[in-house]
Amino acid sequence: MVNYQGQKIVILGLGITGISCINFFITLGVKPRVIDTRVSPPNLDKLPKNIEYHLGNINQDWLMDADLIIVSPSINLADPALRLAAKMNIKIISDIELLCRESKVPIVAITGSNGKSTVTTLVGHMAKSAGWKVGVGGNIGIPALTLLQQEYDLYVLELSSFQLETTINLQAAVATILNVTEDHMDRYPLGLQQYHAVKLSIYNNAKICIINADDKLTMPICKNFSNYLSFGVNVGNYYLNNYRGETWLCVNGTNILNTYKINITGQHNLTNILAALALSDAIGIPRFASIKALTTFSGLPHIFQLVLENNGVRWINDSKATNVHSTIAAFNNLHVDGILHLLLGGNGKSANFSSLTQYIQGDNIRLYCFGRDSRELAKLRFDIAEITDTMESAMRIIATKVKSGDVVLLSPACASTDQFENFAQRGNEFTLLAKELG
Ligand code: UMA
Ligand code: ADP
Repeated sequence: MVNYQGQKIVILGLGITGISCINFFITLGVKPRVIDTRVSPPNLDKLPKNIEYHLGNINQDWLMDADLIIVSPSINLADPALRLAAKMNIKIISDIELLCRESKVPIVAITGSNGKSTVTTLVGHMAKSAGWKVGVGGNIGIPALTLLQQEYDLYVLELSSFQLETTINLQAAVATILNVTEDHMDRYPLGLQQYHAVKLSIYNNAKICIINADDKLTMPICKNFSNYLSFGVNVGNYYLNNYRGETWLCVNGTNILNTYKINITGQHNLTNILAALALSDAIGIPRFASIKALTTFSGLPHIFQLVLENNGVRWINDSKATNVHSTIAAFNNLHVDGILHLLLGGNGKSANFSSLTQYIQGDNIRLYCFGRDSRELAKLRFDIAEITDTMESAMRIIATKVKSGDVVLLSPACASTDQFENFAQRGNEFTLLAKELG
C-alpha cells in the first residue's frame, strides 16, 4: 500500500475511470483535484462536494503543482501540457497502476486488438464455476479500482493499450496478448510498431505469458524468455484437432472438448476459447470447472448477436467490431443466401480500410456508410455504396430493400464516438430500429 497523504493529486478525465479514482482517494482521506477538457462532462453530478474541478481545458498550473497525475485512458500523453509535466518528472499513471500498487491479489491480464472482452469474460466464468471469488474489470467497462470494494481470490483484467501506456508495476500471474492488428492509429502516429510496443509491456514481470502461435506480434521480445504457453489454430500447446471429422479443443496432444458443445461461433472464437483455457490452466483453475464454463457461455451482447429474424431476414448486431479485423472476423463467420446489407461507419481512428476490399466483391453485397468516415469507407466500392449521415437513415433505406434470405449486418469497423456515447448505445439503437423496421 502506498501512502498518498499530503500528496497533491490531479485526476484527468471525469468518465467512469475518473470517478473511480476520485472515490479511491477520498476513501484514503486524500482530496484530489479534477480536470476535464469538456465544458460540461456527464459525471459532474457524481462529483463529491468540496472537490476542486477545472473544466474546458487542461489547467497547466494544476499539473505543474501536482505530485501525481492520474490520466483516464482516452487522454493522450502527447498533449503538450502532459509532456511538460513528464519532463518535470511528475509521475503520470493509470487507474490500473493504482490498483497494482494497492493489491496483492493475483492478476490474469488480457490485451490484444480483438477478443479481449470475450476472453476476459470467459476466464471470469471459469473461475466462478470453480467457486473462486473473482473480480472482472478494466477496459471491459468496470473500472479496475472498483474491484477493491470486495475481497477477491483473483482479478481478471481486460487492459487496453491506453491503460498499459501508464501502468508500470503490473506483475501479472499470467498475461496474454491475443493478437495484434492495426487499431487506434490516431493515437499512435508512428504506426503499428508504436502500438505493438505498448501491447508488449503487458508481459513485463509476468510469471507466465500466453502467446498466439499464429501471430508473431504477440511474442515477447526478450530472447531468453521461457515461461510461456501458446495457442493457435493448428500449432502451439492449445490447438484445434480434427478427429473423425469433428473439431476438438486439444491440449498437448489430448482432446479436451468437442467443439459442437460450444455455443459461440467462428474460428476466431475457438482461438479465443483456447486462449481462455490456457489462461485458466496457468492460474490453476480446475479443468472440469473451465470446461463447464465453456459449454454454458453464449457470448456477449453487441458481438455478432442475432437480434431479429423475421420474414427470412436476419439482423445482426456486431457493434463491438470497432476495427477492420473484427469486421473481417464477421465476414468469415457469415453465410448469406440473398444480399448482405453491411452497415459500416463511425470514427475510423485513422485506419487503413483497404483490407476489407477482398471481402466485399461480387453482386450480393451492398454497403451503407454513415458517420464521420463514411466517404472514406464508401471508396472501398463506390458502385455498391450509399452514404448517409446516420445509421438510422441507412437502416430506413435498407428496410425498403430487404428480401427473404438477406442479412443486415452492423459490423462497422469503426469506433462509435463520433455519434454515440459508446458501442453499446450504437448496438442498442440498431436493435431497436431492427425491431421497428424488420
Ligand atoms: N477527456 C478529457 N480530455 C481528453 C479526452 C477525454 O478531458 O483529451 C475526458 C472526457 O471528456 C470524459 C473522460 O475524459 O469526461 C472520459 O474518459 P475516457 O474516455 O478515458 O473514458 P472512461 O469513461 O473513463 O472509460 C475508460 C475506457 N474508455 C476509453 O478507453 C476510451 C473504457 O473503455 C473502459 O471500459 C473504462 O475506462 C474502465 O476501464 C471503453 C473503450 O472504448 C469501452 N475502450 C477502447 C477500446 O476498447 O477500443 C480503448
Ligand atoms: P475487444 O474487447 O478486444 O474489443 P471483443 O471480444 O469484445 O474484443 O470482440 C470485439 C469484436 O471483435 C467483435 O466484433 C468480435 O466478433 C471480434 N473478435 C473477437 N475475437 C476476435 C479475434 N480473435 N480476432 C478477430 N476478431 C475478433
